[in-house]
Parts: sequence; C-alpha cells; structure tokens
Amino acid sequence: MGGIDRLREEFERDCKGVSSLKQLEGLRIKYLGRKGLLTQRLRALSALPPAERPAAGKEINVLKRHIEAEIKRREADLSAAELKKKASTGFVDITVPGKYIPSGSQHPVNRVLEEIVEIFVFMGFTVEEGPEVELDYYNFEALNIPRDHPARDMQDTFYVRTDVEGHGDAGAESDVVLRTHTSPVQIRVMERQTPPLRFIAPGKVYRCDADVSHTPMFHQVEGLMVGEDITFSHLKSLLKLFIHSLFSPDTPVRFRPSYFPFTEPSAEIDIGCILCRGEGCRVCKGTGWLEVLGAGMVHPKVFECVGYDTERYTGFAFGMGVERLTMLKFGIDDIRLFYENDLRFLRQF
Ligand code: 2U9
Repeated sequence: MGGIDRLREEFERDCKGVSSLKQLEGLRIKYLGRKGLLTQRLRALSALPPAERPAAGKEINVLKRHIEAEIKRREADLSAAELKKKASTGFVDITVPGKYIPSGSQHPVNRVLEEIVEIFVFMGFTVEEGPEVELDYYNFEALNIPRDHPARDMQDTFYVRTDVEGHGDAGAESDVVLRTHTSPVQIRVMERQTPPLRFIAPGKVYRCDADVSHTPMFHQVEGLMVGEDITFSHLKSLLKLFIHSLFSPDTPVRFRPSYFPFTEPSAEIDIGCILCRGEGCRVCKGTGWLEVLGAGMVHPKVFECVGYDTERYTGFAFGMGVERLTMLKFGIDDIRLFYENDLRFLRQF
C-alpha cells in the first residue's frame, strides 16, 4: 500500500508545527478522527486484494501507534509548559492536593469551664475575676477559716515567700498565698458592691496535692447570690437547673448535709452516677451517687467581715471543681492526663 511513508512525513511536519494543546487536538482529528487520514487508510484496506491486506494493515497500524504515542508525549509536554506559563502569571491550580495544616482544638477543661459559665450567664449571673496570688486575709480570715483549720495546713496551701534578706521575719508563716479557692474574689466584690448581687468566680486555684484525682493547680467555679430574701430553696432550684443543663434533664440530684466554715447550713450535692445510672460501679464506689458540688447559705461572720447588715441580707454560695466535672462528662479516670500535654489524649476532644 503506497503513500504510507509520505503520510508519516506529513505527520512529522505537522507535529513540529504544533505549539498549543488546541493545535494538537486539531492534529489528532486530522489523522485519527472519524474521517482522519489514517482512519481512511484503514477503511480502504477492504478494497485491497486479500493477499495484500495483512502487510498493508500492519504498516498502517505501526504508523497509527506511532502517531498516538507522539500525540500523548506532546500533550504531556504542552500541558506542563502551559501550566508553567500560567503559574508565572499568578494562576492558581485549585486541583493540586492541599498541604496538611494541623489544627488545634480547645482543651477539654476549658470546654467544660466555658459551658458552665454560659449556663450561669444565661441565668443572669455576671462573671468576676481576682488575683491568683492572694493575701491570707482574703483566702482564709474573711471566710471564717480559723488559724487552726485543716484547710490552712502547710500541706494544702502554697505559701509565697515574702521575706527578703535583712527584712521581715525569715521563717515566719507568710501572709501571701496562692489562692486555694476562688472565694477571695467574692470577698473583694462584696467589699466594693452592695446587694443585690449575683455572680460567678471562675479561675485557677492551687493546692499542694497530687494523685489520680488531684493536681497542684485546678479550676474552680464558685458562685454567690446575695439579697433581701434569698433562701436555701433558691439555691436548690438554681443548682438543680444547672446540673440538668450541664448533664441531662433527667439526672437525679440529692442534697446531703455537710460542713464548710464559710456557709451555714452547708450541703454537698450528688448526682446519680452517669456511668452506671445508679446501679453502683467502680467510679461511684458502689454508691450509685457522685459528688459534684458544695454549697450553703453564707455564714453571718463572712457578711460581718465585708460590712453587710446580717439582719437585712442573706445569700447563698456554691463551688465546684471543673476538672472533676470534665472527668465525669468524658469518662476520664486520671486527672493528670489533663496536664501531660500528650497529643494522643488531647486530640480526642
Ligand atoms: C464566700 C462565701 C461562701 C463557696 C463554696 C463550696 C461550698 C465547695 C468545693 C467544691 C469542689 C471546692 O473545688 S472543690 O474542692 N467547694 O464545696 N464552695 S460553698 O462558698 C463561699 C465562697 C465565698 C464569700
């Protein structure tokens, strides 16, 4: 079958003249399209005498494969060149897979802390803050915690060294401490403001203690409400509503009598164990109940310290440990996990 070499030469010439993907597509249609030069040759095979067909067919197919391979190669070259040209003009190829940018997430303790704050803000409480390095007076004295109370024990309290060489009484117990609770915030606010008031005091507190359920620093949220007719019933309904918002509306709640120097009467509040639903398990130590809050009516001695008229005003206060609530909410059994910065733990939140 004559002319196949001429066809190859023609293709090579055409191919050299191609400088864009659009022209290359034109070239493909010219040779391989439905009415293309090579397609016509293949069709014409049937008109040849049967003896000549195999050799002629082979010749055409060799050229066909050559043309297909050449077009593919040129296509890759032209695509790369066009992309490079586009990139130099600021073109962005949105089909290129993106680079992995690791993202952080909120610490579980902060998540629960924010959730708690949100619930009280919804119920009309404001948020107050105060110093973490406190005077003994605000941390203990004004809260009716006498000198010999166990909470003042050196084992629990971090005392801040204030004796400077040549000054002060070196070795004497310091009157500056790392606050052991956020209660001093309430004293400071009451010194500045007169009732009625209702606010919460969230923040870091420090105690010299470390095991599976204690870290030297942890977070508390305390609350205070003072007015002319504030009763224990208000405290009960507020804390029930709080627990039902933080956990679920069907969580059982119970109030148990307790003792705190700064409240009288005092109570500890338990919820039905959220792990075993009250059946008794390792977490609730078989009791079916978990302690989540402490609370009570503010002791008149505390009001006297801030100059409030104890005949006119009553108030309630409450306190909770945020790490403990976070552990219960997420089923975490070792408080130290919060502060080890192990990404395998933190990435789960
Ligand atoms: C003022 C008057 C009273 C705050 C209160 C509790 C009970 C309580 C604990 C919960 C777990 C501490 O983190 S925890 O170990 N707190 O049980 N706190 S009443 O009472 C106050 C505070 C300020 C002026």
